[in-house]
Amino acid sequence: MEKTPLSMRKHIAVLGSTNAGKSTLFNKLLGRDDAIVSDVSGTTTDPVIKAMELIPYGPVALIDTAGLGDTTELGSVRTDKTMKVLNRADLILYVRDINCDNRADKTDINKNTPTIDVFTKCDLISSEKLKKIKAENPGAVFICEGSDDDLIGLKQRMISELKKQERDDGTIIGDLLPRGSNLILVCPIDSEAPKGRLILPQVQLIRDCLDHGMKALVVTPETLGEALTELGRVDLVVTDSQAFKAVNAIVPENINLTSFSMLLARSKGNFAQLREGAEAIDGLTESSKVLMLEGCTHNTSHEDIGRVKIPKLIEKHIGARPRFEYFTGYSLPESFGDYDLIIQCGMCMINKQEVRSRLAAAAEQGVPITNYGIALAKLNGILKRAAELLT
Ligand SMILES: Nc1nc2c(ncn2[C@@H]2O[C@H](COP(=O)(O)OP(=O)(O)O)[C@@H](O)[C@H]2O)c(=O)[nH]1
Ligand code: SF4
Ligand SMILES: [Mg+2]
Repeated sequence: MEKTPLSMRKHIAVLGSTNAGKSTLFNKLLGRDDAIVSDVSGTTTDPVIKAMELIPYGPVALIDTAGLGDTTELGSVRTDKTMKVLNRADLILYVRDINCDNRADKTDINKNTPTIDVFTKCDLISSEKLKKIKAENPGAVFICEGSDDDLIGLKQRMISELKKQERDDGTIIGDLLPRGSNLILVCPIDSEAPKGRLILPQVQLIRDCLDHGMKALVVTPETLGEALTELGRVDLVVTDSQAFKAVNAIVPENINLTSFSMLLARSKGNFAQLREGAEAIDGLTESSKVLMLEGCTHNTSHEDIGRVKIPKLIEKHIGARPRFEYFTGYSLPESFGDYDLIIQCGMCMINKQEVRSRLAAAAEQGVPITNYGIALAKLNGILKRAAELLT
């Protein structure tokens, strides 16, 4: 469980005014001393993210934030960082000091994110007053210092909220093909493949096939032809985007073919929007600006796709080289408005909520957005075939 990647964990953000007791609550939930707790306003600067087991729910990521309504010198920087981290939150714990009237402005937070109101420092007010506030806030959770029961109650609320969401979470392949389907997964084992293991999208798809009663035969491009002949019926071939062209030539027309990154794009966000975004490549010129979003830095083969392969193919496709700008991880430019196209990587290290927030922001600002896999398919002239099953 400790090994569950952050991108696959539900993210829970602890939010509220400075000094409301966020870091104290964060530590209590984690059961250790990770965030700085202090009675000096604005002690927490950058959001702190910790992996934890929410028993009996499972692995989650807990985020301690600097707080809203921060009046210190660095206040606006901190609030900005807090707002950014909220894009990733699947659940917000909105913390308030029960003794304070000056509550942070809740209007800024994403109204679509489920929120639990948590009142802290309930040990500091009279029981009559507490009773009155409880009556006024029926959905809220009340925490008194030293009460384990309050914490257990809060954890139960968190679990029931997360479970509600889980029912809406999509699978990668389970809703596309029936149980019993036969898949061939093409995973090139070349110099770019990590030593001794498969990459996350490949592992995720294998697991999803198993969860949905599908059979997956894992091959390299070299053994694909043999596998196609040996397997009587093949319902879908899924390939690494980089081997798309070679695999496309091997897989007969009557068999569906797509890529890992297209399947992941579909399960993580709005596939139609990403597909449409790829068409904007045709309209790029030398003076266009393309924003490249990379989920992480650790994978040099991906760096090669985003920094070398895609720019080269675009240059060849439009006969000019637009300007490419790169952002990595969760960092983003102030606005998307300056760009003519956004191309993001497979986003396997970025959680679903963040991907959704980016797609929504791009749509709102009228900027087309696509991803590496879809862009590669487009640039190799095989987008139509690869997207057929997914649209
Ligand atoms: N009495 C009492 N004090 C609390 C409680 N929760 C937090 N505090 C205190 O409130 C102050 C601010 O807490 P902190 O967690 O740093 O607030 P943050 O700025 O929201 O992270 C600290 O001195 C805490 O010890 C509580 O439930 N009861
Ligand atoms: S660069 Fe993107 S697709 Fe590649 S491993 Fe990182 S998050 Fe995943
Ligand atoms: Mg704090």
